[in-house]
Parts: sequence; C-alpha cells; structure tokens
Amino acid sequence: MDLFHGHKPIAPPDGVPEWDVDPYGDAALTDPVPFFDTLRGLGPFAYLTRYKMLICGRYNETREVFQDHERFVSSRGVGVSDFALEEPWRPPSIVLEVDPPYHNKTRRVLMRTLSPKVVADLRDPFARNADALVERLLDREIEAVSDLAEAFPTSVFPKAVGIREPDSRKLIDYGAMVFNAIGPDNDLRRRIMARAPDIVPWINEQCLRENLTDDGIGAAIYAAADQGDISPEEAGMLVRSLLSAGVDTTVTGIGNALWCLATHPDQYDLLRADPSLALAAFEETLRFTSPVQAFCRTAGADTEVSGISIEEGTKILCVLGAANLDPEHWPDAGRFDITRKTSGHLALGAGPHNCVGQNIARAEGQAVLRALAERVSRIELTGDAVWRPNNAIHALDRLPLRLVSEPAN
Ligand code: OVM
Repeated sequence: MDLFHGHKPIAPPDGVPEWDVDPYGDAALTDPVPFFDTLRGLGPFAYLTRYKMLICGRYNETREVFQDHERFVSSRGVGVSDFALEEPWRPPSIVLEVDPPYHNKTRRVLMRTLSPKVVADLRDPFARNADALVERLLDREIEAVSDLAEAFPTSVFPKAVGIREPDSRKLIDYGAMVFNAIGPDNDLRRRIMARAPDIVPWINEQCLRENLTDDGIGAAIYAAADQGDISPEEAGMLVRSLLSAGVDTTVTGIGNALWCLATHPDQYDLLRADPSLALAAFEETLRFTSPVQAFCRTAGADTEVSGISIEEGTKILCVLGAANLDPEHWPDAGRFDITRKTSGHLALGAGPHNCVGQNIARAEGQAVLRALAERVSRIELTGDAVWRPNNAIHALDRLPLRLVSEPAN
C-alpha cells in the first residue's frame, strides 16, 4: 500500500465534508479558537484533504473516540503515522502507544507510583518551592515562560522522579520532541528532531536504575520490577514515559494559567480573595486552553460513529481543545470562569489512557497558583504574549509580565 503521511490514505466517508485546513499549520496552532469553531461547525467529523484522514472536535464524538479503546486503538500511534505501517522514531511507549490488555499491566504500575498518597508527600516541597520562586520574582519585569512556567516543574518534578543531575533544557526539549513527533513530517518536527542526537541518549541514560536516587518515583517503578510486576527493561521504559509526558505538559499548564489570569483580572481577583480556588483555577485553565491540543487514534476495524462510516486504518485527529470549548456542552464555553464546573473536560484525555500523572500535575499547578494568590495583588502584562507552535501542544513562547505585590490604590 502507498502510505500518505505515514498512514493508509482514506477517501472521504459519505456525509463528511472535505476541509483543506492544515491543523498543523501556524494559524491552527497559535490562534486555535477560530479553527476550533470552524471544525465543530462542519459536523461530527471532517475530512482533511491534506492528510487524507478524519478530524473531530465536537465534545460528544471526541469523547466517544477517546473512550472506546477497542474500536480506536493507541497501539498504532497517537499521531499521524500508523505504527502498523511505518517504523516509529523511537521504541513505542509501553503505556501510551499500546492497548489493553498489555496496557493494564504498565498502567497499573504507574497508577501506584503516582497515587494520591505519593503526591500528598510532595505537597510540602512543592509549596515551599513555589513560595520561594514567586517571592524571588515579585515586582520586576519577568519573562514568565522561562522564569516561572519552566522554572517550577523543572525544579520539582525531575527531583521527585529521582534524576540526580537534571538538565532543564534537555528535559523541556525532549518534551517538545515527543509532542512534535506526533504531527506530520513538517518543519516543526524536523527542526526539533535534528536535536535528537543531543537529547535522546541523555534521556535514556537518566532512565537507568543506577542513575536514579533510591527514594523517588523512578525507584518505586524499579521496585515493581523487583516484585515481578514488570521487567527491569519495562521499568526503564516507564521512567522514560514520565520524562516524556511530565515536563512540557506541566510547564504549559502553568504558563497558560498565568496567561489566563493576566488577561482576566476579574478572575485573578477572585483567586486572590480566596486562594483555596487555586486548584479550580488550574482546572479551568486546562479546559480553557487545552495544553495538549490534539491527539490521534486509529480505527482498528471498520466501524461507525454518529452515523458516519469509518474504515479500518483511519487516523482520526481528536481536537481536545475544540471539545473543551464546545458551546453545545459548556455553558458560556468561551468564558474563562474559575468558579464553573469543569468536570468532564478532555484536557487530560478520557478513557483508559487518561493522564496517569494528573494528580502530580494538579499538585504542581495548585502550588504555583496558591503561591501567587497569597503574594501577588495583580498580574500585569508588560508586553505581548507570544505562542510557540507545536504539533500537539498549545504553549506560550514568551509571556512578559510583572507580579505586583502592592495593592493598587
Ligand atoms: C509516553 C507518553 C505518555 C503521554 C504523552 C506522551 C506524547 C508520551 O509514555 O512516552 O507524549
């Protein structure tokens, strides 16, 4: 079969409109809301003429595709490339890029090592770190992406995993690589992949047992190997998953939260008045900005969703960002409101593959937003926010601001 962008090219199914948009182009990646609105307006699915695959962004269908791992598999990759037909750029993740029943085994180990109990013990160090960091950044012009959004997770998460000498730049860039890699072979993907020889061997080395401290999450994963739940090789691969999915995502969530609060001062005032809203504000940031904008699934067999026939091998780009702003599902969907009910948002996925690190991700976001709420009277934008295109992540490149400690008169 002739592949198209690494997958089986399909014809438009009956009743599905053709759309020539590039969902991996600059416009869709840096100014996604108009792209989301058009997508949902086209129907439950649209056919991407440039990629000969489907795309969906209404809440119900996006959730249905994500929920049903039997019809829509992850083992053929969650990007444009079909792992059944084309060799992936790295050995596939043994938790993300697999299906049940094998998935259950690896997922269980991560669930245990990232449990609420484990995260409870991290809350104090996270709070101390966030407090000190915010304290240092008060009342001067900062670039909040590097100074805060990147600085916080890279100072707490690699340590929690047990990395002895974390290299923040390599950890962040590996995340950018992993997420750009699920897009097509475009400039974004090529440019970051050129740096793989610098970064990938370093990452793989950090995953070895002898390079991890004996009191971190990494050591707990290796302990599961000692108990015979997984092999030592599998343990190393699960540590790699933590380093793949655990840095860029939380950096993006925290950066996006700062942007939301800087651009919605009324919402920041609510948070400041009641710092216990920190977690709710982070959750609404996830819904409102969807740090992971889109992931694919692959139809494992001929099937059907909402009356649309979907043939085996069809790649479906599931636009979580569009589903999270669907006005048919969310009252006043386009309003950033930290007091709303956010449950059911798809920013952390849905179904058996939903974010296994969500407890720790929330604890990080909560620690930062609480530290701000307790110390900062207002967040002032001091320049333009600039978005950084990535094939899967909706993240800021630059966010100049000032964390003002004095109340306004
Ligand atoms: C992994 C992984 C898990 C979730 C997301 C991700 C695409 C990677 O297991 O390597 O980024």
